[in-house]
Parts: sequence; C-alpha cells; structure tokens
Amino acid sequence: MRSVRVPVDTLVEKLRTHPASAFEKTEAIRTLPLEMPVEEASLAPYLTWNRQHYTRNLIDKSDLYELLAICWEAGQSSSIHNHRDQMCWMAAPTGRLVVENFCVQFQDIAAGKCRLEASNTVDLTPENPCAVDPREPVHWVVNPRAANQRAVTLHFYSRPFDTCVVYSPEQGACGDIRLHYNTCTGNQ
Ligand code: 2CO
Ligand code: FE2
Repeated sequence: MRSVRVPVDTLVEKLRTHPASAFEKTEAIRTLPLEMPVEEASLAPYLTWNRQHYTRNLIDKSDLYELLAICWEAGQSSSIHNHRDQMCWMAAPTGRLVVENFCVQFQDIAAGKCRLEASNTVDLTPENPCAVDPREPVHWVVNPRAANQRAVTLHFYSRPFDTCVVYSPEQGACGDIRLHYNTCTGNQ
C-alpha cells in the first residue's frame, strides 16, 4: 500500500525521533520512505542542477545521520563507490534510477588496487526505496539517459559521510575521495 506523501520536514521530524540503534542496522530506516514518501514540491529548496555532475544538497544533519537530496540530470551517474562501514538508504521521490552492485574480490586501498565483479542491479523508484547491503556496500547509481528525465533521490547516511573509496574496475584501481555539498540550506 502506498502512503500519502508528506513534506520533507515531516520526514525530518520523524528521523530525529530515532535512537542511535536505528541507524546501526538496515531495518528501521529501510521502511521509512515507504511509510512517509516525500512530496516533490517540498524538496524545491534543495534542488540544484549541474550539467557536469549530480549535485549533493544537504537537508538535515546530526551526529547520527545526514539526509541529502541528490539531483541527477538524465544520463548522470555516480562513481562506483563504497560507504565505508556506514549505512546508506536511498529513495527516489522523482525518477527511475538503477543501482548496480559490485562484489569486491580484492582491495588494497593503500596500494590503490582492487578487483571487482558486477553483482546484481536494483531499480530505485518511488515504489522501491533501497538499502545498501553492508556486506556488499559497493555500487553506483545511474539515472539512465534513456529515461530522459531528471531524477531526485533522498540519501540517508548513518553518521555524516564525507569520504568514500571510489573504484575503477576496468583499471583495477581504487582510492579515497572527499565528498562535498553543493548546497547546505538544511539544518545542521
Ligand atoms: N553516495 C553518493 C554520494 O553521496 C551518491 S550515490 O549513492 O549512494 O555522493
Ligand atoms: Fe552510494
């Protein structure tokens, strides 16, 4: 059953009631985007667009989590990346994206070397929010060019998430990067 959409502020109020333990396993937050799907109009203050790269827009942040709105032009994708030892949940109030997961067969981050194998793909749509599997946390997110539409996704990260490892399976290379916000209009 689809629930009635709510303003993003209502979702934030609800998120803030969750104890630290809710952010340590996938279950509690996984169902939230289905129970409280977000009204697209309420995301307007957080939407920015860049033709070169998806944009990361902070909505809310505490010691326990951060919530971002990510804006994707048609054809944009993330790099292949991990979430370190943190949790990640994703919902798509607007758009139909694809998450492709990878299995890490070997990695030596200090040496910048890795071997990845493509695993499964999951649709990230309004009907199907996703939780990153902590046992297989490497993925990329694609807003397919063929979809021919902009997409807006909500990303819930357990604890503020400001670095990750990015991977190039073709080159067998990996390395740390820092993540930045394009906008920080939300509460911090
Ligand atoms: N993790 C990426 C980021 O925060 C977005 S893709 O899916 O999590 O930039
Ligand atoms: Fe991710």
